[in-house]
Amino acid sequence: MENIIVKIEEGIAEVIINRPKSLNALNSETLKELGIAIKQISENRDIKVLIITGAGNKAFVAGADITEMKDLNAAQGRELARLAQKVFSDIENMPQVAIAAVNGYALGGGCELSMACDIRVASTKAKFGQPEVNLGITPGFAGTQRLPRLVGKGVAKELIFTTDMIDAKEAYRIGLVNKIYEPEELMIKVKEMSKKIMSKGSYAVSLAKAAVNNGMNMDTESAYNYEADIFGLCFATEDQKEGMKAFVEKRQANFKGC
Ligand code: DAK
Repeated sequence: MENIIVKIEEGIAEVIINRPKSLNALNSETLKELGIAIKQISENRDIKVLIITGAGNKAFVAGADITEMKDLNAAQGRELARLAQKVFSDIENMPQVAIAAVNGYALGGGCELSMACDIRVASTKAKFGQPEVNLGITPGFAGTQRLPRLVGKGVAKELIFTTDMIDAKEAYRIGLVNKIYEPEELMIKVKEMSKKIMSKGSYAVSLAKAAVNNGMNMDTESAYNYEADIFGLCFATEDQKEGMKAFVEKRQANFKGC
């Protein structure tokens, strides 16, 4: 891989977008590499959490690579969109929990990449924005869909129409990010959160992720039914037996993720 770095340690996969000279802008090669890494991580049952971050101290991802994008024709634009949409939805739907550690600019496709993750943790230096209309395009990596679902329609439209860049505090206030830390603390805290999540029944965490993601796209009645089915499914797992037995026996549960 030339544009990303993948580290796997103690059940945590860390993917670092590594094009710091272009502020980690996503070109098609980077998206392809990211797609391959996500597929491999998804299939590795020993990995429970994925952390995505950017190389250097300035950017998470400053968007799609404008130098590559500027000369695309309609067919190539469509191909790029398909590629990115697949990678981003693979992140959203992977069985593991995905956390974006947003260490700097998260603009356009970068903000959209962070929103494909389950949780966003930002450094105090992070900046978020959807500047696409400055370039004469609309957000195309699902920003028009994921942003309003996270922050509400009105705020999402304001951010997209004005292209205003917001800092981490404002992103926290509107519900775009879950936590904010000083830059030197960011990865420490993200790893702490990862370990906390990993100490739970990982199969149940995975099912809960599916319940939230899929349920949000259903009508309420169907979503309740779906939740009940998922809940029922938990009773077919060893983790449910162990979790409840451990509670009754007043000890820590020893989950196996099955
Ligand atoms: N692409 C390519 N290069 C970029 C880049 C980007 N998005 N962002 C920054 N760079 C490069 C700069 O050109 C510069 O390169 P050199 O001049 O050193 O060679 C280097 O990174 C450092 O950037 P600056 O010199 O500009 O650094 P500053 O601190 O002055 O400014 C900045 C930082 C983040 C405010 C500024 O770089 C900036 O405004 N960057 C562009 C942000 C942006 O507009 N991003 C693109 C959003 S549009 C699609 C679907 C979706 C999309 C595309 C296609 N399809 C459906 C096909 C997504 C689109 C977007 O993401």
